[in-house]
Amino acid sequence: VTGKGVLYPTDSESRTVYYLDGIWNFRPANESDPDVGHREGWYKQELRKTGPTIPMPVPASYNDITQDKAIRDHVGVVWYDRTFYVPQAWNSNVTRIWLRFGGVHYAAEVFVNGKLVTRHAGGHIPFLAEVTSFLKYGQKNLISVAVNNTLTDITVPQGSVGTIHTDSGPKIFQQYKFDFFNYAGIHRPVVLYTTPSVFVDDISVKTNIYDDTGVIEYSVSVEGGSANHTTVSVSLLDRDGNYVIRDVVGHQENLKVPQARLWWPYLMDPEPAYLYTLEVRTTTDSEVPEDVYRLPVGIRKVEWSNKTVKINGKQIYIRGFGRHEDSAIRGKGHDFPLIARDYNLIKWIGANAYRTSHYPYSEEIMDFADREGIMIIDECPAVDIGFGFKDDLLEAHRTALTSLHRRDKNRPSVIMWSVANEALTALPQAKAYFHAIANHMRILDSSRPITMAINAQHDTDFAGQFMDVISFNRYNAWYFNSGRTDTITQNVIQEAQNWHKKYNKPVLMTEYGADTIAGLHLSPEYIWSEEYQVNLLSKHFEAFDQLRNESFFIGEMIWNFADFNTAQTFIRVGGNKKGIFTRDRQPKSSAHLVRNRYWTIAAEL
Ligand code: GCB
Repeated sequence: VTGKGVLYPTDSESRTVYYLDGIWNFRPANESDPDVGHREGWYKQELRKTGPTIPMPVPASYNDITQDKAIRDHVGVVWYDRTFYVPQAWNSNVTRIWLRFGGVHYAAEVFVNGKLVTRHAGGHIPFLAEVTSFLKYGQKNLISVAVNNTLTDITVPQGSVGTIHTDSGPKIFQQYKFDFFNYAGIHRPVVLYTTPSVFVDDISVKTNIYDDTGVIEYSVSVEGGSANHTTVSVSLLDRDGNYVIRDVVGHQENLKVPQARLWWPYLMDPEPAYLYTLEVRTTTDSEVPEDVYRLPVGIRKVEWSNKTVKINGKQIYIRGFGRHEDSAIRGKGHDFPLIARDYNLIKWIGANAYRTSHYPYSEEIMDFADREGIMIIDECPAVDIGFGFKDDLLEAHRTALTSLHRRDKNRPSVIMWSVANEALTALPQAKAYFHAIANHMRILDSSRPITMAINAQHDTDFAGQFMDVISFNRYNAWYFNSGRTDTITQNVIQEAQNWHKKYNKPVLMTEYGADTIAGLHLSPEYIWSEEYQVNLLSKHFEAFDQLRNESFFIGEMIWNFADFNTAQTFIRVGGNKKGIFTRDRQPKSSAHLVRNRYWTIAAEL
C-alpha cells in the first residue's frame, strides 16, 4: 500500500513511533565513480565491510562534521547505514510498518535488508514507504541510504556540474548561483512507525469564520481497506483537552464551532495561536484495530484584496525577516535547541512573521510557528530559477509545489505561498512559465494568497502579474550605491509605489540589508560595520513609515535573521553576514534597533 499523505508521525494509542536517529556509518563514493556503491552492492551488507567508514550523526549535514575538505565539498553520492531491531510483536497481519524521512538533501535511495524500498528527489520534503514486508521481526535489520547532492538544470533548485583542472588532474565540482551553502545529508529525523493495516492516510482541513462561529471543513482519506467497510469518526478538543464536538461520522464534513477561539498571530491577541485538536478515528467491521490520529487545528481566515491581507478580518502588517536553516557544525541538520532559541529570539524582537527562504523548513520548525502564532510565507525551493525555462524544470517545480502543499496545507501559520525567489523574471519566457506555476498553485489552494520574491525591476518583470502579493528584494546602499545610505528612503518609497502602480496589488519588501561583521565598529558608519547596518536599516524604516500611510504596503522583512554559510566566493567573508544575529544567535547592535521598532509597531496596532 502506498498512501498519498505525509502526516507527521506522531504516536497514539494505535501508533508507535521509533526513531532511527543517532550515529550512522558513512562512506562517500568516489566523485569520479559515483556508481561504485551500487555496482559493488554496498547496501547488501554492512557498509563497514565494504571499506572504511566514519561515524556520522543523523540528522545533520555531513559537510562540517570532519576536518576533511573532500567531505565538506564532496559532489555526488555518499552512503549511510545502520542496523536496528524490530520487535516480534510488530509482526502481525493487522499492522503496517512505515519508514519516514523528514528530509534528505538532495536525492535519496533507501534500502532495507539489501532491497530498494524507495527513491526520492527534493531535499526539503518528507517521504515514506511501507516496509512491513522488508523487515525481519525479532531480528537485526540493516538500513542503507545513498544520498546524492548533485544539482542540475532540472533540479529545484538548479545547479550545474563543471570540471576544474587541478594539480592532480581534472576534478568535478558543483556550481550554483544561489547564496547559501549546498549542505547535504540526512537532515531531518528518520522514523519507523506503525499503523493498523487500515489507517488514516491523510487529513485536509480548511477553516472559516461566520460571526463568532468557526467552521472546520475536513476531509479524511483512509487506505488499506475498502471504503464501505470503514467508518471515520471525528471529534474536536479544545486547548485544555475538553471535547467540544464528539464523534461526527463521515469522511468529509463541516464542523461548526460556536464561540470559536481563533488562531491569531503573535502580539495581535493576548492569547495568540489558539490550537484545537482534531481527533480522527477509523474503525472497520473486521478484526483490524481502530486507528487514531490527532491533528492540531487553528481556526482562522485569510483574505486579500488589491491592497491588503487580512487575518480574521483584521489587516496585518508583516514585521519579520528571511531566514535559513543553518548553524555551525550541523549545517542544515535538525536541532531542537537551535529551533527553540530561534523562536525565543523571534518573540524577543517582536517579529510576527518570516519567510522560509529559500526552501521548506523542517516540520519541527513549522510546528513552533503554529504554536507561537508566527505567520509564515512558505517558500518552495525554486531559488534563482530560470536558467533555461525547460518543460522538465516546470514539471519539477510543479512537483515541489505539490509536495510542499501536501505537507503544509493544514498549518494555520502558513498565510501565503511563495512560489520562487529571485527567478529570472525579466526574461520573456518567464511569463508563460510563471503563469503555469501560479495556476498550479491556485488549483492546489485557493485559500491563501500567492507571492514570489522578485528582484527584477518593476519595468522589466514579467511574473508579478500572476501573483496576489508583490514581494520585492532590493539592496539599496549595499550592492549599488554602497555607502550611500542617503539614497535609501526615497528609492524604497518610489519602488514600492511603482510596483503597486504597475500591478495594483499589495506590496511587501521581502529583502534588504547589509553584511555586518559583529564587533566591527566604524564611525561615522562605514560598510561592513555594526554602525552601518544600524544606519541602513533606520533609513529603510523611514521609508516604511511613510509607506504605511499608503494603504497598499503590507510589510517589511530584513535579510537576514542570522548569519549563514555560503559557497566560497570573494564577496563573502566566512559566509553571508547580513544577520541581525550572529550565526550562533547573539544580537548585533541592529537587533536592538529592530526590537525597538517591532515592539513599537505591535503596540500601535
Ligand atoms: C538575495 C537573495 C539571498 C541572498 C541575498 C544577499 O537577493 O535572495 O539569497 O543571500 O540577496 O545577501 O545577497
